[in-house]
Amino acid sequence: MRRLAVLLVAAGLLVLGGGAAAVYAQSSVTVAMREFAFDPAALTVSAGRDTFNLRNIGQFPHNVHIEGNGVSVDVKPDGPVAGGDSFTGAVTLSAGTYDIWCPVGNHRDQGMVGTLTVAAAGAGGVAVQVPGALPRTGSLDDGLPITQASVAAGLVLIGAGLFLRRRATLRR
Ligand SMILES: [Cu+2]
Repeated sequence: MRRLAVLLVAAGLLVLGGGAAAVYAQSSVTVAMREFAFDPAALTVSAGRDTFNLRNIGQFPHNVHIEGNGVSVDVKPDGPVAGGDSFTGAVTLSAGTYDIWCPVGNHRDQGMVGTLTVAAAGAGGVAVQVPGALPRTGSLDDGLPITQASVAAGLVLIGAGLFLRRRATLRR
């Protein structure tokens, strides 16, 4: 009985770890830039060092400027990304809501604007958050239920393990 309890807790932690890793992976986001829009225009990452993959699929140079909560920075600090080029850069961000726009010419006025939501790590040390925009391979938010289910499954397994262990202890 005791061995089963330990096994359940271990399995729970493993599942939980998988869920947390999936959440952590969402701290990287891909943004397509073109005349004159970001796709997606609403980005979500988690607090910390976040990787931005900028893909300029347009012809004009573009960039992503991040503004808010004391931050004012271009993702590519030394100038815009040329048409057809890509750039990957990291920015350290704390939780909050930020405005993003293209700092080139009047692109901001022409519609190259968006929002960036930086979600805090959840209480209890497990980062559970709702990504609004992931690098997309399918439809939006496809990956989310899996992450939440995995975290929930992990918690259930741990709960069952602890319960069994307590019962085993009481029986002695
Ligand atoms: Cu632009």
